[in-house]
Amino acid sequence: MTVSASDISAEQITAFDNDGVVHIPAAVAPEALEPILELAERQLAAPGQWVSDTNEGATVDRLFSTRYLWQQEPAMHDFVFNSGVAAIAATLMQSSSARFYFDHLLVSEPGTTSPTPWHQDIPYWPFLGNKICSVWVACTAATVEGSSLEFVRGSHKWGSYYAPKMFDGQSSWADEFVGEECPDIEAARDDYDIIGFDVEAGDALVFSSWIVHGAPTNASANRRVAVSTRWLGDDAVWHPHPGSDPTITDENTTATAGLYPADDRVFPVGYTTAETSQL
Ligand SMILES: O=C(O)CCC(=O)C(=O)O
Repeated sequence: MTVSASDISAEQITAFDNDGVVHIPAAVAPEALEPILELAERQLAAPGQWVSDTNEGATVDRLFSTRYLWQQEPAMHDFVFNSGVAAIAATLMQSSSARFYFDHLLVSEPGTTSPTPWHQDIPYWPFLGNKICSVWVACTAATVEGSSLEFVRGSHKWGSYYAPKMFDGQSSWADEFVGEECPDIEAARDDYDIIGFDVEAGDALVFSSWIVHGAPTNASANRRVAVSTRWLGDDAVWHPHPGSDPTITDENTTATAGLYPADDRVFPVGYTTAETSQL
């Protein structure tokens, strides 16, 4: 069984709004995870174009991610549009619709010594808007010790917009960003209200694109696999800027700066209610 929009409670919507993140247990059916785990195996062996990898070819101590697979990989396409994650995103954002931005497949091998650095998502992306979120689905069970995610509760309301940096520590397009660095959360953990979530396979962590979050090293003996899908709500506007992800630029979309990205080909609608006015 999968969680649908009507299963999301008012308390979960309030928690998402107040904290910037909410844990939805058993959000995705186990059958939807199998093809993603197989895809992860294939990608680890032969990654696509948009890869980040701290230790190519290794089976331990490797933080690996790959993105934008939905157009080439039927397994990812099916997960994005048929697992129910779009409805969950729209419902929690209190948005009449959710357009899809991109998929992000993330693997932390046992003994991975590289954390996912503390960061906000929104500065990486060519969008602005409050109703933009990720649905991070655990494809394997994970504890925080085993590299599940941590969040600074309420940081989505700080009004900050911190410089992006690459998960593998390499220099990249993100270096062109002009702005403030994310504070060193790790060095001053007690100064922040940090919440982490132990998850079972199929659980979702749904979080605002403005919240500061990261994942610790993987001190467990297990591979941690997750897929994060990125969703644009009703108030999203196209905002390409120096240091934003170059995968989709003005050349690839009909979206206009400052306006809602009603580009069905590049940012397809994953979920909509009957009365939506923007689509
Ligand atoms: O899974 C991870 O290690 C990081 C995930 C993340 O930062 C995200 O989905 O925005």
